[in-house]
Amino acid sequence: MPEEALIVVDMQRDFMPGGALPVPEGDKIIPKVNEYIKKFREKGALIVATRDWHPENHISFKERGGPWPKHCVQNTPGAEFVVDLPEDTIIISKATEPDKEAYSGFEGTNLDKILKEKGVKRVYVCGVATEYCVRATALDALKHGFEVYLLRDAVKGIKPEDEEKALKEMEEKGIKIVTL
Ligand code: VGL
Ligand code: ZN
Repeated sequence: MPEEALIVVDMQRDFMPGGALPVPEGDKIIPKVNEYIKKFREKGALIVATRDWHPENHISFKERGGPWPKHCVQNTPGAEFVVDLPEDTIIISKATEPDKEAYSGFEGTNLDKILKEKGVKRVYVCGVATEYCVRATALDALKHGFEVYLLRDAVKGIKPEDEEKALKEMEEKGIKIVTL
């Protein structure tokens, strides 16, 4: 049973430069994330990839009064992954219902159950955006009783000052900020 899981958060086209909701320099972490995927795969860890997977009329979109431009609509090119995922990657789709927002990969999904069934104790988190979905996913992992590591060189935030704040908060709450 794998004791460890790598959780790759929302590495999707719309969050990259040129996409609908770009994380500045989000593409710069792609090689690092791919490296971590390979490394964790080689040591037998479970690979999980979360994806923002919104319906056309999602509540978080500006046309519905939400904060974000339309992004990561289900089955569109903008929702596609931009990293190399092994075939047996566990894909977790979130915020899939029109009226519910979810930043965390644990919210409204069976991620906790899957990890526990597989015997996972420690999770390593990378991806985008640090202060939104990465933060929410890492903090939820902690709440669900996992030991949580954040891969500092494989995350990217939307705003540097918000990213810093989120990193500090995560550290204070017991998440270990590391580079491997
Ligand atoms: C995200 C804003 C809206 C994220 C998702 O993946 O961090 N941010 N939807
Ligand atoms: Zn979203």
